[in-house]
Amino acid sequence: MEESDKLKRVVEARMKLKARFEDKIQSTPSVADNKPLGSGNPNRHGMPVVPVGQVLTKKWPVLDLGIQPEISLSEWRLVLDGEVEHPAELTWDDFMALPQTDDTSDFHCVTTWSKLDMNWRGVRLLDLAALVQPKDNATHILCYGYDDYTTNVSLEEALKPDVLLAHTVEGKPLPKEHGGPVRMITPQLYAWKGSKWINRIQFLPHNVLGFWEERGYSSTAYPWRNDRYS
Ligand SMILES: Nc1nc2c(c(=O)[nH]1)N[C@H]1C(S)=C(S)[C@@H](COP(=O)(O)O)O[C@H]1N2
Ligand SMILES: [Mo]
Repeated sequence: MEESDKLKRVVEARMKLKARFEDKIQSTPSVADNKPLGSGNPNRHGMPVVPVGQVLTKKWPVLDLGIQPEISLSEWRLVLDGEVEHPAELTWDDFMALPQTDDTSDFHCVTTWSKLDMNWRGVRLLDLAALVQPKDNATHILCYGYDDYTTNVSLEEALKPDVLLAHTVEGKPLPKEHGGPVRMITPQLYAWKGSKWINRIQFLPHNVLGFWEERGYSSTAYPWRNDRYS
């Protein structure tokens, strides 16, 4: 396919996805709740900057399953499959050739620490979805890490503009212990929804539980509803 045709297809698909999910996104709790639980001034999406039960930290703790996989850029792959029109397997160069987004957002860990104003660079999940085009029946994604971690996210959360597959933090390559070369971030959900060392995003016609969700963590993970466990 011609490069310009491909870009046109992606832009069209992005607009179509936006139209299809915009109402759902606008009615998610982190945008629409009128009695959110938390304290402080409104953040970027209108919620109290500190969600209920969270404590601010300047440090950046590391949480993992005891494995920190080492993946070189030449062996790194991102598989996009499941309920999509155009399944894909991206190399590092393919990934870096996609539109790049810079964003500042907050990070809320379910273990009660929050780190504010983190500066990220990466590819929007929305742009990855536009590339592969979720079928009409797709409702969720299941993300897989190179450490065999999994976590589920609904599409109305995953397609928010601040959900990135990030390769750079504070202007530097994402360190391995924080999920480098690439991790997902979900600033409007608890941070376990963002897989470190991400290597597969599977689009699904229904909700499927991930590693922590199978062990009693919430499927939805809304910080301003104290939605930690199910
Ligand atoms: N692949 C993978 N992703 C993961 C985890 C993990 O163990 N493996 N832990 C999750 C949890 S519980 C949190 S709070 C954040 C922590 O990210 P950090 O270690 O960069 O602070 O990553 C999430 N993503
Ligand atoms: Mo966590």
